[in-house]
Amino acid sequence: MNVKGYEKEQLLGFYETMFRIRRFEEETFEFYKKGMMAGLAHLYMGEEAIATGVCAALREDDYIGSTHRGHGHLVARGADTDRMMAEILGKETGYSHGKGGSMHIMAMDKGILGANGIVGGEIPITTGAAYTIKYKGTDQVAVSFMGDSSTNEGTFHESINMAAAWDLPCVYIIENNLYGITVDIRDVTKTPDLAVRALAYDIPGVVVDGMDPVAVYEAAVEAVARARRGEGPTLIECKTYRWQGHHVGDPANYRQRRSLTEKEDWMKRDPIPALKAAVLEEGIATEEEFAAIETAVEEEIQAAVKFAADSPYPDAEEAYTDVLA
Ligand SMILES: Cc1ncc(C[n+]2csc(CCOP(=O)(O)OP(=O)(O)O)c2C)c(N)n1
Ligand SMILES: [Mg+2]
Repeated sequence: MNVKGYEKEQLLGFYETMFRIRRFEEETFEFYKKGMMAGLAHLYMGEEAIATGVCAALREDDYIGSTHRGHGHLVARGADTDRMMAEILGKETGYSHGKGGSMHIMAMDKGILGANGIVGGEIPITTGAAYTIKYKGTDQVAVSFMGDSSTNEGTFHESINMAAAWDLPCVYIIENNLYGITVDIRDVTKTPDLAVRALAYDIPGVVVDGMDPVAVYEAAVEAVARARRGEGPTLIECKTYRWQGHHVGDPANYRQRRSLTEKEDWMKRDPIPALKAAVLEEGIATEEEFAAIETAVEEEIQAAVKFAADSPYPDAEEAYTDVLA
């Protein structure tokens, strides 16, 4: 991880965001284990560097489209962790008054166009936002996060073809964690790199180490600048790994098929301690500065857990509000 030439504030900001996502999700997992949460959650643990690096390259008025694995995207966009936690527990104080839950978590005030339970569903939505931006003539950018398996969906190809043809200000981020539920992407896709599909649409396709927030940030900055200049979309593939199963209830034994230590090997590349080590090595910040961030985030997350647990459930009548009829 090359942190040379970066300001301390920026690197500590990356660290804080990744640490906040990790702690948020560890507590989400606890909710599940304690039976406090209805349904399941798809955890982002291990993939934090991607949302962190990409969202650091965005402006407040930009848009993002998210997936079923959306907690990290929202936290990286600066969404309120109290309201997110409350949403996950189905509480009235949540972002969608508890109607969205983990999988449909969103924060309109942060330019989030929604998390999607439909694989590949966010890609045309975000592309539509990019079309609106172009139509209105502003210089905003729309970013679509997606999993590796959405790249075999029609929505992926139809959206990128349109964005390329019309030079839409969109950035497509593939979070290639090697699996779509139990399906190994290497069994169902010929090309080792998914970013090569950009060639078919004559747009830049970039492969980046998704365990390195600085590398992701650099790739995102370039793609976002290109989109803002009106030069069209970029496809960025981030190589990563999800530490947990597909969702909190999945033991994920299928991942031992190729190597018994696949998970452990990836976990050794944890981006959080890796960034800290690189920053300390360069003498850019001190252990104390990292400890202060960890303490502050820990307090914030504990407060969010308490806020969510103490919040009321919505009234039964609210089942009929905010619904399209
Ligand atoms: C259109 C559609 N097909 C299938 C599913 C069932 N499904 C839910 S998540 C998922 C896999 C998603 O894998 P990927 O896109 O790689 O994202 P990841 O979970 O790895 O982050 C599938 C097939 C769905 N929700 N929507
Ligand atoms: Mg995947």
